[in-house]
Amino acid sequence: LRRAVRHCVQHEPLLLATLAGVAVGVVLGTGLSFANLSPLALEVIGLPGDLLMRTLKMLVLPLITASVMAGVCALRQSTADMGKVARYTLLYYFSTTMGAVVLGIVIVNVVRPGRGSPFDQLDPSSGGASSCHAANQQKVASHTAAGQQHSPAEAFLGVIKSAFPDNVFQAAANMNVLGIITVSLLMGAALSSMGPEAAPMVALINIFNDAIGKIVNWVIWTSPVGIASLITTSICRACNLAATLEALGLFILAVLLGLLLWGFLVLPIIYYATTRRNPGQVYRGFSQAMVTAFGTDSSNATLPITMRSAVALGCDPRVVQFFLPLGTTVNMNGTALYEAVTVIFIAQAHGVELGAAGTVIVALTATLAAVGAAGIPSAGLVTMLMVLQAVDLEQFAGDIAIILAVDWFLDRCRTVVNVLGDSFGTVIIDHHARNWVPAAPPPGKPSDGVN
Ligand code: DAS
Repeated sequence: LRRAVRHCVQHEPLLLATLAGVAVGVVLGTGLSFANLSPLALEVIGLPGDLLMRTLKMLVLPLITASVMAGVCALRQSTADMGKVARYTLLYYFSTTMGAVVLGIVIVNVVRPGRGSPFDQLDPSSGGASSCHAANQQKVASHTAAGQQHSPAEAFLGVIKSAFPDNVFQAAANMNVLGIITVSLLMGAALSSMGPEAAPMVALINIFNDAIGKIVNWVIWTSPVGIASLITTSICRACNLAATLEALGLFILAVLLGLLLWGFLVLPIIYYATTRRNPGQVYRGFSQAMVTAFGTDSSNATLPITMRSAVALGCDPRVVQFFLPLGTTVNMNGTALYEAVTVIFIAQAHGVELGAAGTVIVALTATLAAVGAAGIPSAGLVTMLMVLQAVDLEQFAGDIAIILAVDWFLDRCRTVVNVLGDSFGTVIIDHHARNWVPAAPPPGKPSDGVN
């Protein structure tokens, strides 16, 4: 441990500072949670964290737009086998997301956290919980109402349609990342097909991309303070933690077990099986991104750092620019596992046996819900409504309000696994793309994109 700390102090001061930020957030949050702070006091404490999230989110759209266009141009100009990169990319996304769902289903059926009807102890209508849960009930009720028309088929169609926005500016304003990626892919392909006349525009895009990278470098040095602030306010805002942890303890255990197995056993096995390389390099190379994912509980907000880590690890910037923005949006292993576990947990808690058919429907709709979830805090909890509807459990949507009380922690854990899934995927695709994509131009050329 002493050697690791010395290494961090010498080579990874930012990682050490960010980990310290997490620790300060947990201690401060736990201490202040007994102080019943006023909403204004919480706003003030949460301000550094709010500003960090806003700044990172502000960078996401320009970064995705410039990176995807630059990545497509660079790959196409190097006569890369784009089709092969795209096919392997989609195969990785779908197989790992489905794999995570299957692991989650196995674990929740082995652990059976739903026995003993845990929700009765905390149901606000039974008076067994603070007004905090009732406030969460309101939040879920609004999502439920909004989600009424979303059957799985409609949700799938919704994801497809969101990928083809009819108004680019509206897509940007609504943070429709999938739509922005589509527009950027098309623009990048068009520019790269125009040959030398488009060179000035491509050069401009690369310069813009580098400028975004510079801003990311500045912003991440503020992340330790921002992450401490985010974690402090999340703990302070959590509902009567003790009672909730007691009632949902087995559920939390099942989720954490699934995320740990997927993120730290299955993914490294997939990585070694496909590259014959030491997975430890990936954990070390993406450690800053993993801690930022835990601190911000947002894959989107972490994307600038995930991309920076991938290039620093030696991945071809052209593959990083193509793979990571898309992966962050559609490849969410942690979310998919979480949605499957939670829906089956809710069924167990109410004595509903889903059977084989119901379990298959959960597997398919949890995968779809994860693809449709945005890389923002608690997105996976919202899209879960669709999975509940798919297996006729929407009458228990109110249970999500109780789960919301611990979602500030579980969301951070699944976001780390989402980022890990994207990180391993980037290095795997990059490893194989070296056979399909001729060597990148020498360093210092404008196309090194994210620095
Ligand atoms: N917080 C989401 C993310 O950023 C994951 C989720 O809500 O499930 O990946």
